Amino acid sequence: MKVPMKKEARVRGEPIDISENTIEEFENNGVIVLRNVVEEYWLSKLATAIEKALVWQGEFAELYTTVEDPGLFFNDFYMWQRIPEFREWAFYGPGAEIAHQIMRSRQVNFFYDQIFLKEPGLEAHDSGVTPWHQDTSYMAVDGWQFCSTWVSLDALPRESTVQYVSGSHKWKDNIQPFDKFTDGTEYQGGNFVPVPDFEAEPERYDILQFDIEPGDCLVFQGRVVHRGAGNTSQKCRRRAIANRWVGDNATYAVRKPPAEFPHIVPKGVRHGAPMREYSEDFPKVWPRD
Ligand SMILES: O=C(O)CCC(=O)C(=O)O
Repeated sequence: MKVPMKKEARVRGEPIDISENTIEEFENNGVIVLRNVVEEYWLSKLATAIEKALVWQGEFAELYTTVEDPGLFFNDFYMWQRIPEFREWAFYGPGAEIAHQIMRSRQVNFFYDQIFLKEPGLEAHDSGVTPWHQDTSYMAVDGWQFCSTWVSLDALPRESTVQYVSGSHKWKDNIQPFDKFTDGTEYQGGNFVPVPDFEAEPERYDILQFDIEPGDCLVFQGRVVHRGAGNTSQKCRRRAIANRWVGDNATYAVRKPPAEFPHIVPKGVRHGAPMREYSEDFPKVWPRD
């Protein structure tokens, strides 16, 4: 897909320059935090975009809380396809350049975007937590060059952000996916192992988590095991947006049982085909020519 250039849309901010040490840290741990790489222009665009997403929800949007629960946990996907601010963020924000450098990938294609909105009050409620998982168990992507960027519009203490099992992106096993809305039978027959009990053996695992300020960006590899904390605040929102990026060696994985993402499978997909072959569905965003 050729990215349509709107007149007002342009690349914002300084060029990104990620150091070799930071790239190596990402390669070793499966996650890094980049400080102050998202400028105010984008934060205010995304604040509007989140409000629009709540009104114009997508066909796959999910509410993890009921009307009786405290707080609210809302997830939505593919917002770039219907909300201009998300499209502009995906195509012209810093994410593509970050993904290009951190994955050491010549080209970057945009896979999809996702909202994790956790309103205050969820703290004492399990429904505010995104359980331990590995993105690749849900996603039709194989290959090392697959990562996500995750930004929050709100300042968050580490207890409210994402926790990562350092180095788990190098594990050979595929972690059993979880779906709150089903009994899990749709994943039967998949080549999965149960989620380890990280809390039971804390000395075995190095769990990384970071305080986050608006402007910071988490970047994590598609196989790293992670979970999203609930919102520990009774007052502040937790408005987070994740974008998924694929690079040169990422290939389309036709999984059995089928992967959840993408919900709409590109026409004529072949297992093992480079993701960049499907740029109608997963637009090329880097280089920006
Ligand atoms: O923010 C969260 O709760 C979880 C984020 C996450 O799991 C992801 O972006 O893959």
